[in-house]
Amino acid sequence: MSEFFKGIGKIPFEGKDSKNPLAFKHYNPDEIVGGKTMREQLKFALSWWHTMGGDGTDMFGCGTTDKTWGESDSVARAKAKVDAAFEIMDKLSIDYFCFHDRDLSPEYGSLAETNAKLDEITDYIKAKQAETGKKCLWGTAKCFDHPRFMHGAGTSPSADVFAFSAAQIKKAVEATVKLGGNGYVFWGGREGYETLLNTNMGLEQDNMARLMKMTVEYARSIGYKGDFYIEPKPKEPTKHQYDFDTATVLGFLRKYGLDKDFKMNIEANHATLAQHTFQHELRVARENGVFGSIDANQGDTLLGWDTDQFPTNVYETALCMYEVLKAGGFTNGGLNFDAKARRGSFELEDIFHSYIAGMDAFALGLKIAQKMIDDGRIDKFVADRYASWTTGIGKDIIDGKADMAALEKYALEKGEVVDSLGSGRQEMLENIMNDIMFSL
Ligand code: XLS
Ligand code: CA
Ligand code: CA
Repeated sequence: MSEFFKGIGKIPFEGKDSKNPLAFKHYNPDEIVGGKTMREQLKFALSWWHTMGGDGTDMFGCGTTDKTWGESDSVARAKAKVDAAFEIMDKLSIDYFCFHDRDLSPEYGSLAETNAKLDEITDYIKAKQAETGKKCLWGTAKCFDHPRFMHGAGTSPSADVFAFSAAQIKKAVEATVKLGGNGYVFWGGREGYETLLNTNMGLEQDNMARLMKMTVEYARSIGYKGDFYIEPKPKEPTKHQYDFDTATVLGFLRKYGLDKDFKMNIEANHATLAQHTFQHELRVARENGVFGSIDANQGDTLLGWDTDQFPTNVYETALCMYEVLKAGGFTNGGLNFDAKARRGSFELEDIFHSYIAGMDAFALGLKIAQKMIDDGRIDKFVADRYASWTTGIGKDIIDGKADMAALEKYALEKGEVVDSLGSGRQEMLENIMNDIMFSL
């Protein structure tokens, strides 16, 4: 088997004083942070679609990077992709990968042939996993690419398309189970609408829930023990995606009784498209017990679309890892780099620079998040701010001992309460955050 990235060896950890661009400055897989190794805390994953398939094509032009992996035949190319992916994971010390069914193996003439060819590739991957110990973080079905999905998959007005989608998802679940994945993602590619003038929203959402329920039942019946995730995104490709944000998805899951099986796969760029911070989406998931996994990337604040850039903003990675640590760390989830090098970063070496940048940014984020917790000033400020709920009338309210009449009596006796309010001290806290970040 040939080496695809000649001249690039295993990326070493060289520490913060290193100037070697092909070395980690902060990601030291075996270093303990917060009681676990960085490798365990961060659980990095390679995204098969961007890294192995994305060639830089955009609306204005063709690809700039050759991602054919030296093969023109489809099956040979799919296998070469596997070899190249395992070489990347090995050289970057990445333990996991994530995939869409069609990233592994494309569509052929019929669903039967497509499935048979997918089996051949998953056999090939399984053998490589046995040799290397690399793991599948999650799988998903690409039910948004082919023209048959132009009006949606689970939310298509066509029952035939719904049936086709179910068949495709069944196979993608089987592939995920076969590769040992503990996550299965629903990202609603075209599950939304362009105009309500042609849309039966109620039926579409009921049908999506039907498809998800069937998937859970089937997956459990073949022994799948992992989590199901929904990945919220507010828009793109459709004008309105049903899985707008975490709060919207929570309402959907609870309405249809799916909240026991589904958690969130939160993507940074999708959070900002929904006009939320990344931390907000993570906090909503954590507070509601549905934090699952993360698609690690970042958007561009000046652009209104899903740029899927590699994450380098350490302020954001720190606040992200703070939420992850507060959630007790990852269980089945991890940090999947759903990110691509810019179109102009077209050399294969840029794959390595991109991942090193993202992994170092998250390693720094993890260290800072642990420092925020150890430092304790921010957590203490928040605890003190809510201290009135731990005694007196606050405790009575929480204990269910105060009714409206009792609160009225209390307020009448107390009089004006504005004097009891403390400052929110936002600027002081932001400065504490900077102090923690830059006194590392
Ligand atoms: C697209 C999504 C997609 C999902 C998997 O914006 O991020 O890549 O993560 O289908
Ligand atoms: Ca994603
Ligand atoms: Ca995205």
